[in-house]
Amino acid sequence: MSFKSDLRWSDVTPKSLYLNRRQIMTGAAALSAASLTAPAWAASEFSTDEAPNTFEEISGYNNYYEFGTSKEDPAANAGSLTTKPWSVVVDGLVDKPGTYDLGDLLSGLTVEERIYRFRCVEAWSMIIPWQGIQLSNLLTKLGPQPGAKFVAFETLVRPEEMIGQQMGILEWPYREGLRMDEAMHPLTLMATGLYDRDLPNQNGAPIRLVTPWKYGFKSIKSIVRISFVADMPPTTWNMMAANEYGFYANVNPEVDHPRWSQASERRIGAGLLAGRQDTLMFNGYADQVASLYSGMDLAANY
Ligand SMILES: Nc1nc2c(c(=O)[nH]1)N[C@H]1C(S)=C(S)[C@@H](COP(=O)(O)O)O[C@H]1N2
Ligand SMILES: [Mo]
Repeated sequence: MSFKSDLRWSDVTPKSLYLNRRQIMTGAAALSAASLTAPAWAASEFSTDEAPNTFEEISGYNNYYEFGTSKEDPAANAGSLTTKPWSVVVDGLVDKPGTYDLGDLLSGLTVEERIYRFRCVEAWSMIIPWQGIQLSNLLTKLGPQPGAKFVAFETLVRPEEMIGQQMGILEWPYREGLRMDEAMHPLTLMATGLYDRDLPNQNGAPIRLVTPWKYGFKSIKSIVRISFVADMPPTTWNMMAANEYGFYANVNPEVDHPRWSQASERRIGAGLLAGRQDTLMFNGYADQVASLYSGMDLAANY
């Protein structure tokens, strides 16, 4: 796994956007480096230096069952989703509960740019340049109470705009959750954009979770509720098939899915000649996250 501190967003940003950003940055930098509210210019130590997938790949090959079950369905069907206005309910064991307009929820928080590896439980992977808010900053702003041991998330339920919800594919709303230390880990992102654009609807606009060391199904899309809870919350794929999808869902090449191996993966866009590549422990983020699970049996807590 290689992280690079000198990788610049310009390396992955389409040139027109890059030039535009650079003009903005020149102006802002002239004022004061400390006054920047725009996304951090250089990607941080959190970013991988692997070549990102194209915008077309990232927004054209999706899992978002609210819009259908095939990989092409979300791109074809998610255009119908209204993402403005957008409100998020914050409830449970938290100091500042309420129903927040998305802009108010995120106001004052820094937007970061991070290039993350993304590994689906179906054994395909991508490299995605996200923009987003570090979840820890949002949770801290909301004020978790000591009894809050987990954070639970829910996706929008709006069958008139989400054609997959007119069918009983899953039990809606889609639900996910993290243990508090996972939620507070600096790698955990609430993504609001990719490639310097707003998130495409099919990728979970206007706000979705990204936990790069976990299988993709943890990265819940189009979030409308954040609950601070004492107990491990129910999660969609675990409710569906508990023996196949655990709560933790940490990428682990040594623990196979009951129906297929997790030892290798197919990089979307790599072409047939490239072949499969080895899957890395914690998806390559072991140095950062392995300590969260010390003493835990990762075969039992899959
Ligand atoms: N609400 C919701 N979130 C979801 C899903 C879904 O079906 N509904 N699919 C998950 C799965 S299985 C994956 S692999 C990722 C895919 O994210 P992407 O389409 O942005 O690559 O979204 C996750 N988040
Ligand atoms: Mo997935």
